[in-house]
Amino acid sequence: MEKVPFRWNAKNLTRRVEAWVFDLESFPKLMSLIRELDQQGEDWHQFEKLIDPKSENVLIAEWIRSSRALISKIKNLLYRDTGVVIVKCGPRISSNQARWAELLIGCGLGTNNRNVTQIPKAKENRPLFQATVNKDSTAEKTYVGNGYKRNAIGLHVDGSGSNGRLIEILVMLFLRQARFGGQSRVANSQLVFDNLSIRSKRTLQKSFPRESPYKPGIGIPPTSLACAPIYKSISDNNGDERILINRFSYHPSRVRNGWKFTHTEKSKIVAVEYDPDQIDTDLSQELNEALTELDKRLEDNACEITLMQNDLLLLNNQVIAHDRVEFQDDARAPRLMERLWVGKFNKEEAEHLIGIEKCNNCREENRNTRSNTSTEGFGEAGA
Ligand SMILES: O=C(O)CCC(=O)C(=O)O
Ligand SMILES: [Fe+2]
Repeated sequence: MEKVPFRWNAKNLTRRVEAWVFDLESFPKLMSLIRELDQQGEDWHQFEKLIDPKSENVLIAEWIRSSRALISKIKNLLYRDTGVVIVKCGPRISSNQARWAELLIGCGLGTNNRNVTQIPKAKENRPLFQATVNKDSTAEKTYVGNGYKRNAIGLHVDGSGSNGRLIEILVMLFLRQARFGGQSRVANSQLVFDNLSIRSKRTLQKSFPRESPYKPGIGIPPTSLACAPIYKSISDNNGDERILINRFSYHPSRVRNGWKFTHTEKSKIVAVEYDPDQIDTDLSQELNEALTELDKRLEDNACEITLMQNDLLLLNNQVIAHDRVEFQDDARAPRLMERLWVGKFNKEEAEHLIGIEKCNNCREENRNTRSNTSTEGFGEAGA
């Protein structure tokens, strides 16, 4: 039997909130464990050590045994149904207790695949990382993210510009909301795909170079950019059931910048910051039309979600795009979100599944279609 999940639109997702929005109180075991860990003075920064089977922590071992039903309910929603789950931890628990909830649910879902060594300034091995507009609130500036660099992002999935990392599930914990704005948005990339023109479908299934999230801007050889399709159809076996999805890997400015860094004369490169009203269109016509249609359909499909303090938003990062609206902060208490990336694949598996290719293909294509554009000055041109 073949099943095609994730067919919601914003309206019917909202009508079914009772199926995918939970209160922490409905998970009493998790609640009491969080309290106990906190009372015992355990440090959530040490989480990776605590979940190691060699760790003596009986509470965590017991959690891993007893959380199966809860975790399989969440997994079922994320992989087979909505792709979106909210767990509301409520304002009565502390930030650290909410972090425990995020980490405990996260470890049931898979492995924390944040490789801190890829962030040049990361010094400590911290299991959660922050994204905030305040430069100094990120653990002495060691943890950075899009959310801190840009006010407008655009509907995207995380990790789309990384080579060799597949983020299956994204968990975001909202510890402090902005003074104004900052609501989250989610959009179902599968429904969007179904409604795209045949031309755009074809274009978006080709390979695209992406700006590196770790070395944004010019200065890295285009051949080392991650290069992968925006939509890649896959079928996932689950017992008798086959799940068909078009795996989605997209970030509006990373894809546009990747294309520019690979295809434009070096002297003309200006990185694209996402601005929904003024997005740069200096791309090939085919690509420009497909990306414009994609952005528009994602926007039309977006569902805005108002999250409260200590809410956890869990997303299937392979199919559900997310974004947040612009916000204004209170400088004394800036917006604070801490996120967790979950995925079980190693580098080689991830590259295969995402469809990472050598960027030379894009360069060849460019040479054939835009022969008047010089590609000299990229170091590895033609390699
Ligand atoms: O700030 C947020 O709520 C989301 C930020 C985000 O999606 C990102 O930085 O990738
Ligand atoms: Fe994101």
